[in-house]
Amino acid sequence: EGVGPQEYTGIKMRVVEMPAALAAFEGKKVFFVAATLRPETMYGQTNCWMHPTITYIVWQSVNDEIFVTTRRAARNMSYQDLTPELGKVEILAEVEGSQLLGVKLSAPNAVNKVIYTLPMMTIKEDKGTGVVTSVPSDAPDDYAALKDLKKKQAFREKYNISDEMVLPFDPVPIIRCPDHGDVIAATLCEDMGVQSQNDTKKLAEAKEIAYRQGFYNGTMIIGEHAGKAVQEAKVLIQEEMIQSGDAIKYME
Ligand code: A2H
Repeated sequence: EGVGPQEYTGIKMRVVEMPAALAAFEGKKVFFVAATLRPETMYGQTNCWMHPTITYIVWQSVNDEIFVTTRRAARNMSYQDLTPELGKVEILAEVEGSQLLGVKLSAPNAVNKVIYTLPMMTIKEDKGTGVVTSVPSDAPDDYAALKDLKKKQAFREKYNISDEMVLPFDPVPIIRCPDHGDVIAATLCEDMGVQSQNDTKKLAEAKEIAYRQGFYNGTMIIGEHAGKAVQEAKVLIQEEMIQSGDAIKYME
């Protein structure tokens, strides 16, 4: 960071059932837009992370679509051809993350037909869109946070998350790594004894290995690009998702 612009893929996750906080948008195309560095992993999405105390905005994007992101991301996107008027964000609503939990979404490329928004306490407000897609097979942070929710019923209850939004979702094997099997993040977290999403030091180590091994040595084992190297598949899948309208490019 601080080394120049970062390019993310913004994954458009469509709201399937409007929660109370978004009732005004019934019948509209509303998307939670997650910023990721790993668009080739979207097959393995099990949920979408939101921070309970971050304020999100609901804003008018192009093509009659409505996006949900942080204000900061919307402002940046308004200079990237994602608003009707350059540099102008039309805010339709302002909603706290806690009101956007347990929302049913349809996520592009995901093996799971529907997924839910769940709370993650380590989301940073000043990075990406404040919306994070969860791929516990390949991202140690996601694995640890999902495991926390599965283990702690009180944590689920606190945020009105019902069991069926969490318990049925397990890491999906999507990428094969020579020395770490088909769900590298899950394997690393278990082997290293990561205790929770706040186990910062071990998670940083696991992340470093998962990223290096998955990205540079991994092979896709799912989807149209099964058999290809991850590095090669990444660009192809990003391009396909943008072409099909399932994703956008986002720089910051
Ligand atoms: B990645 P960088 Cl499978 N707060 O997407 C915390 N984390 C955030 C975030 C925020 N505001 N916005 C994005 N992220 C996460 C997939 C993935 C990611 C995989 C493996 C590794 C990985 C699924 N989650 O990231 O600091 C998002 O998680 C490893 C770093 O800009 C995003 O990509 O480098 C990544 O962090 C961006 O982190």
